[in-house]
Amino acid sequence: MPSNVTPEYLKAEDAYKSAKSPKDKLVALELMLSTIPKHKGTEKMQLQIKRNLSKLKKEVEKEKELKKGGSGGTSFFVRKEGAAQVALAGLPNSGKSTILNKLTGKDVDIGHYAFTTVKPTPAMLQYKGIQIQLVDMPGLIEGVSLGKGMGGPLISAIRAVDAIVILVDLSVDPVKDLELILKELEAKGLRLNKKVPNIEIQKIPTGGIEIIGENFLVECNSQDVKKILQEERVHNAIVTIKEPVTLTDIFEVLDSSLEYKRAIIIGTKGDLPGSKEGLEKLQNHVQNFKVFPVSAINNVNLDILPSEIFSILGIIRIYTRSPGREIDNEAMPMKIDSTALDAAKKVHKNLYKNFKFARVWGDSAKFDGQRVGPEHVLRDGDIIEIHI
Ligand SMILES: Nc1nc2c(ncn2[C@@H]2O[C@H](COP(=O)(O)OP(=O)(O)OP(=O)(O)O)[C@@H](O)[C@H]2O)c(=O)[nH]1
Ligand SMILES: [Mg+2]
Repeated sequence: MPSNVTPEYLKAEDAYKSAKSPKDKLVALELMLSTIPKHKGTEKMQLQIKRNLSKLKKEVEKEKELKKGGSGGTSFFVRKEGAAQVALAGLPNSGKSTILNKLTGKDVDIGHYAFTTVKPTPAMLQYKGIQIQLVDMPGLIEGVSLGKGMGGPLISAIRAVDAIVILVDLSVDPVKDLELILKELEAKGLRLNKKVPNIEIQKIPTGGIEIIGENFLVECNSQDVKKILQEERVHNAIVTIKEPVTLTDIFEVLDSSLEYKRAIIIGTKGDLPGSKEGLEKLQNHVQNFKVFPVSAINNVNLDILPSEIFSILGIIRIYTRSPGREIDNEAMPMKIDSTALDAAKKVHKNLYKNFKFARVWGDSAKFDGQRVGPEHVLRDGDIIEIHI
């Protein structure tokens, strides 16, 4: 054990050792994680705490499910509609419902007090021929990942969406609020605007663990990696590492409960005193997020939000037309990098089975009506005519 841990840490560790219930253990471990000095010398200890935490959380959750008897309890499930489902998440009173109403024309309750919204409320945002389902979430509070406030159901609802819009009130302390939101979501396995570490773990029947690209390991060696894998009951595997990775990255790749999602931040109430300073502080603080300051009551900057929300969805809009007919008005949402054949498949299985070629107009075409094969990659806004 490194000698430079703090008395707070040691106290938390004692509490962990003497804790009886999983919940008390969880609280003590959280405290250990927050009080352990963050430097290279403690990286392995930090990792071990995180691993214990994640195991314990699963245990606690299972216990809760069992107590519920598999039924009853609150469910915040919202059926997906449209091209994608996007959560509006933030602290109580941050202006989520006001933004929902402004963007969709819906009329949900707005109040100057916390918890006006008590269950996820969906509404459709129309954007250039497609529909995006926005879900106004109840306010998120400190401790939600441990079951406080709307707890589990709220986090499950947020985990289920395709992308997240975080709202923070610029006039109070947006950096503090943002950090609280990220901490709570991270604790429940959400990773926002982070990419999955580029590590491939291919399980094999025998032969032990082979590591290709060992030179990419940062502050750890292949023995450490093998140990982690074995603890996770992976005894035979080929691990291919293609970029610099830490032990934490390996741990994340092994954790199948993690959800990686794209997100943007809306800074709300830009008309209130203190919001200018708040915005500056926020912009200096964030690295991986785009921040859009708005004032909903003065209708400032709201018009840019639909395209920015669209841009984090990883989808493109494709317009189809039957040969010799008009272009279909309604766009067909497709995953980014979809091909002409993918489009055919989505329209009708007959078009897919008998696909001969397609004609394409738009950004992916070298010229209007270019004749393309099945592998041709489409771009947002393309028009496609499929020939069989
Ligand atoms: N000055 C100002 N006030 C705003 C703005 N947007 C929202 N508000 C006010 O902030 C308060 C909270 O707004 P809501 O939209 O209900 O906030 P919420 O995040 O949905 O709140 P909960 O449902 O309780 O979590 C209300 O009094 C709104 O009128 C804004 O742009 N400027
Ligand atoms: Mg609300």
